[in-house]
Amino acid sequence: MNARETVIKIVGVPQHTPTNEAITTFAPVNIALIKYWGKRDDQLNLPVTNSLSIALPTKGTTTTIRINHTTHDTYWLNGESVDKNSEFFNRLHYFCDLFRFHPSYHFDIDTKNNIPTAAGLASSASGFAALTLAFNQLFRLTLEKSELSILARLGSGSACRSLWDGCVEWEKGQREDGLDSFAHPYEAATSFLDSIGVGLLIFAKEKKKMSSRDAMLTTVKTSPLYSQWSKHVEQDLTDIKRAMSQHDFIRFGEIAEKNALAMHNTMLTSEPSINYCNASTLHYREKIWALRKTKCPIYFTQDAGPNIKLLFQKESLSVVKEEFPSAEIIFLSR
Ligand code: 2P0
Repeated sequence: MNARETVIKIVGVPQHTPTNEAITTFAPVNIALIKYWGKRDDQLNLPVTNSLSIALPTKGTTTTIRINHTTHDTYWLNGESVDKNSEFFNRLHYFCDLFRFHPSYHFDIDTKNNIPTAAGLASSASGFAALTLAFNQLFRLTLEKSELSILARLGSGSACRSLWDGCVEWEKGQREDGLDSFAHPYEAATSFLDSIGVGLLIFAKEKKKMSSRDAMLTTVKTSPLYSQWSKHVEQDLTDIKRAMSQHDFIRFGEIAEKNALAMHNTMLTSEPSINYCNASTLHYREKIWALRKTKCPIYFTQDAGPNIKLLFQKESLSVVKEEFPSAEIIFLSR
């Protein structure tokens, strides 16, 4: 099955004419505690493993869509027209084509992120999730969240997790058509996460050197450590869920941090080697490890970029503020 067939399977052949009104939607950024890294199907963004994330309540993408009556789509990102020759334009166009239920339908899409775009802070996840919600309303599809999750996945794998607040698990699924590969909330984590803060240490805002898409492909094909990765993830998922249910922050932090480091080590051993770290990444990692010995339990996670996300308990807030004055702090309780 290809992506277009997936959409038809879920949406049917829509009789729905789009509304002429502008639709505005919001989807949160999600940060993976147990990472998605590697696909079993590159077209449908089907993952090799499950993954588990937390949503940042105030950070994400706001998207406005309306039908236009010209012959082409227009895309705006953070107030600027998206360059027609960019990879981002192509990805948006590909995704919009999936919802072009009639060739005369063209879309004006205005998308705004309140996080740096493409700096390893998962703006593509909140972006494609917000756009999926927008198409759902534009065509009055009234789909279930699980169906929206499948559709968002076609834009970007991790987007399937950006449709909920709180902790979310993406089931890898078994089926070749991917209809069992979607996310759902992991409610058991809610009371634990109420006491957790995330500190965004954003020291690099430039676009990353290699897209996650290409980096995942290279890692799966060439890293000698990749065969260990899926076993590692399975164990980490079990362990982090247990840690959260036992309100064991130290174990929780250890597992999340080790999972991120294992992902980076796996890609470092690819051919060619993939390195998303810079000197500041290494500096902050060392600083966090030193603080753990001397002050309080602080851990980190890191995605496909150099920036670091601190994980800490509310009672460590004053230390975090003092030691990382530039960190943007977000608590997970609403
Ligand atoms: C994650 N990342 O679980 C992992 C951890 C980055 C590091 O999902 O090719 O933009 O669109 O499916 O979702 C980033 O990859 O990749 C990502 P595609 P995506 O959050």
